[in-house]
Amino acid sequence: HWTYTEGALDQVHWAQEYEACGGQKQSPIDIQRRNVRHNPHMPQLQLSGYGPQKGNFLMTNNGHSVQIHLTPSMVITAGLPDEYTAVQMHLHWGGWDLEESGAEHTIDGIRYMAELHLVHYNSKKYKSFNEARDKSDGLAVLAFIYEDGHFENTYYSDFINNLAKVKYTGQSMNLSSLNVRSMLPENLSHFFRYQGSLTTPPCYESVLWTVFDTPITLSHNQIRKLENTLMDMNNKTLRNDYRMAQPLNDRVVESSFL
Ligand code: 5L3
Ligand code: ZN
Repeated sequence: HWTYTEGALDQVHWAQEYEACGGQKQSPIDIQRRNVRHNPHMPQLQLSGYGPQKGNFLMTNNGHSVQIHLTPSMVITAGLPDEYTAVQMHLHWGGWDLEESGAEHTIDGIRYMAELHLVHYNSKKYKSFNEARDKSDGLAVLAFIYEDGHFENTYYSDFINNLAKVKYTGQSMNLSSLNVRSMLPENLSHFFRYQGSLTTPPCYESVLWTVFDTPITLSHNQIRKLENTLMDMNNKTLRNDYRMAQPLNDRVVESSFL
């Protein structure tokens, strides 16, 4: 099964097993501010159903990340070519013995501490994530970067304090409430947009990426818990689960702001 080679060395071996991983529109990328094209007409995203929710939100250690299953009531209702329904959210982070940071998208070469992905499928055109996941207009992922702040982000306390309950690959637990909107930055108006892929095998080139410029802050301790709690399928600390930046090739990154 695929792994992140220790230290996220470039995963060239993925392409030997998963053809799409060697494609021309791969993710993540390094976003170079001087080369993005400002699109003054870029519509703002409208998120519906991301506020406080009661219910059972399955949190799982899938061996590559920790993911939380999201409900079909969470929909991006405007700002993208079609309507997209949430499927899951997960994170990518770094680790201690290497360069500590572990975000996937870098900005002007800067790798932030970690990165959140909210995975959606095009529910206007497809009936399910599985049907959509290998279609060029199938998926939309909202990506947020984390930086090390001085205060505990209380909106993350429940999530981070429960990581120990899914320490081992395959373990799951239910979060009884979730307020995704509170886990995101207030300001969602400054973002980058480009066409790319899943950042892990099978690397399908099916993702319309929205990478927000405004970081989310977590406390140092919260980041340390994220980096040191989970175990991967080889019972080693699950960390550095980020892919290196991929060639932009002939793609242009757009921005919603100057
Ligand atoms: C795969 O995810 C994980 C939503 C979904 O079906 C499946 C699987 O359920 C989940 O446990 C296993 O690695 O991911 S996936 O291949 O569909 N998945 C989607 C989200 C790859 C990782 C991630 O892509 S990303 O570009 O957002 N990082
Ligand atoms: Zn991801």
